[in-house]
Amino acid sequence: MSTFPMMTVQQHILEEQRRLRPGASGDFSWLLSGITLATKMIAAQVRRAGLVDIAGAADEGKNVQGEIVQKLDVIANQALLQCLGNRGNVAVMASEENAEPVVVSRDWENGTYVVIFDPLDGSSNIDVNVSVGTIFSILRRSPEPDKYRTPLEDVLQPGLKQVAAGYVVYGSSTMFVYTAGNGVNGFTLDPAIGAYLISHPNITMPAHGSIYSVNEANADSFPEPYRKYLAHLKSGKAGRQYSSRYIGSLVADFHRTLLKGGVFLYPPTSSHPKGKLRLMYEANPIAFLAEQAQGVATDGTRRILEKPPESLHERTTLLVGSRTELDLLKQFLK
Ligand code: AHM
Ligand code: MG
Repeated sequence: MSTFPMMTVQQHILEEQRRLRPGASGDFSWLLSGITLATKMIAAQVRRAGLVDIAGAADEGKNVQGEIVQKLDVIANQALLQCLGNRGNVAVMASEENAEPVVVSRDWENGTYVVIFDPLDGSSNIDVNVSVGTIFSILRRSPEPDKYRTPLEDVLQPGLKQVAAGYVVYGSSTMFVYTAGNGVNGFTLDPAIGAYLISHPNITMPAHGSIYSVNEANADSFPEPYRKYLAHLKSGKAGRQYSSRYIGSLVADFHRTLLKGGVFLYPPTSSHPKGKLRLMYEANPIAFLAEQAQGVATDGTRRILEKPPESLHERTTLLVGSRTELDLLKQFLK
């Protein structure tokens, strides 16, 4: 019989709190359980994604029963807004799907948390049955009432202020990976009982890997140092033979990088001169996880987590992965 303890994500969060913050109110674990609930609802819809066509989209946006067929990213967004909006301690939410931050009016005065998310990252992969994900970032509002008091000010805090971050990857299994600033832990959804069970405790990113992950179709428009770096990795001069893997879902590409090591890059391109990925709900949570797992995340000039955000949907270059690959990249970018 396995000696591996059977622990749900809820138990894990509560035990961590008991161990690290004995006086904690339990508010934070209540908030996180809103996220796990929403992601189970999303997982159930993602699993059925291919069946939408069997139900048949008769009219534009409607299935054969005349029901409105909603896009999965809209469904995912609603699930998160609903599950987090009734926790009582979330004052503001911000999502890739909403132009402006969403205020929870009932909890605006007393809510202590801000949650930012990309409800369904990589959603263009849904049509071809490839992994997608949900990414989230949790911030605390300033206790000073005059600071961070417009919803946007509440949201626009640098990544270093995150109190927790994580993602769910809807892959061949559904996994929840999170950090609350004390390492990274991974849980796998057991569909038979509807619970996330710990499967990857204390994840550490290998100090080096043998995979690079980048959309190489854009390589001609990468700044020269990136092209030279990639050529160097391919030449074998970096001391190992590299392979390339690119899924096109950040969550899935990062998940592999987290477990196997190596490097994921989304450099500036001619169509996205600042990089394509979003600072607040893609790069920041990924960077927090990477650093908590002993990896590195930078935009080429500074730590992602130190970037002062200017707008909710701003983009950034994202270079994330193992120390060895990122140290080498730094040499090329000098
Ligand atoms: P999305 O949030 O609209 O799905 O876009 C973000 C996705 C990331 O998941 C992925 O890393 C990237 O876009 C892929 O971009 P590209 O197709 O340019 O390689
Ligand atoms: Mg996205």
